[in-house]
Amino acid sequence: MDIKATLRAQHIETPSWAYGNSGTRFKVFAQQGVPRDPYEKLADAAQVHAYTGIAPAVALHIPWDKVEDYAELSRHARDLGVGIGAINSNVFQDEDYKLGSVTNSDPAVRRKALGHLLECVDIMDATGSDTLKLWFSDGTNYPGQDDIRARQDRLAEALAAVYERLGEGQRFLLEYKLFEPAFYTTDVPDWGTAYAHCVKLGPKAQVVVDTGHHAPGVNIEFIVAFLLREGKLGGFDFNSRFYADDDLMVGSADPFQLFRIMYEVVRGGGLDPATGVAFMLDQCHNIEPKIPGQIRSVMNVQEATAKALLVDPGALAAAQREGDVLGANAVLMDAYNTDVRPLLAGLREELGLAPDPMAAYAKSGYFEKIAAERVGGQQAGWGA
Ligand code: RM4
Ligand code: MN
Repeated sequence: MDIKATLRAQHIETPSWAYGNSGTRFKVFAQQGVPRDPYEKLADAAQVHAYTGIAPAVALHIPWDKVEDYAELSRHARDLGVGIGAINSNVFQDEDYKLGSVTNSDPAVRRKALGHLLECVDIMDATGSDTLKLWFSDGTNYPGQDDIRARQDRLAEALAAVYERLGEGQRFLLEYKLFEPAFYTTDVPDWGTAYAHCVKLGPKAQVVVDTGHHAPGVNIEFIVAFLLREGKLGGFDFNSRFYADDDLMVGSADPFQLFRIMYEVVRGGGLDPATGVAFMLDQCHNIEPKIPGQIRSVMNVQEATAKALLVDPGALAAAQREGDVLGANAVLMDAYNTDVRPLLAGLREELGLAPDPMAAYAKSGYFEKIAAERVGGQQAGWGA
């Protein structure tokens, strides 16, 4: 395998919301130079691509990125050298969704939620995006609060309606999350639930693995291996967690886990663009600067990918065949312990980029420019 060619072909999608202000439920900390609208978010995302060379797509979140003319937004992205990635729906920030969106017992609320999801497919048509990402905050807080089975029926009905609306070459990714904001039941709590709904619908429905959405200790790489084997791994929402859905920078809390995940991606052929596995970031930079936070994150995924590509498949297979437990483990650890930074610096130079994206961005003066220019107006934020 040509490792460098594979690394050059890998694309990591950054989320528009990473460039806006964010925080916890206690406090959103404003930063200087933060975008006021989706156009400025795309400009910041284009910087991440300019310095890494592998982040050419930007995910949108609706309604956070609502604009009058989506075709124009898409053109603006193209002019900046990036494109529109996944469209993320949002049925979790409206008064009506207090007791759920598509699973709500009130048919009027369900209709409203479905209307939003279908509008997101319209936005895919207008922007040329091929992926809809569905995350539902739906669930209950108290035993008996609602009928768990009926909520699955309502979920299935909404998913079928969205599936039906998808055009040629479009798909949806169903995201699961074990808890939060609901604490007793969650309607899509795990990969098995998401998988079962997707299998029932067909090939245009796949599962997205948000690395922060699991209980501590869950073996995420097993889930990845399984879904990829079944053709149901639609992609990742990458981030890191120490405790829950922390949304910290991918590869910061546990780079070894990220390596193990990327090894299963490599093993399952998921780096082949034809498999459609989308490598997306779903992060917020609450206390660190945002554009450098995204650059660092893209580099972390790339480093883990490079290490995974260095695993010697022949040596590993031989050790596994012979039942050589320690030998097999050593093959993996040798790859993980390799310093791939010189390899990646060389790769960037071949692409005409600076070998150190963090230093090159810091030197560029872009931050000073946006800090001076972006005064007044309403800074973008996710509204906590
Ligand atoms: C959710 C989920 C979604 C993301 C929102 C912002 O927890 O991870 O993917 O769109 O957060
Ligand atoms: Mn996510």
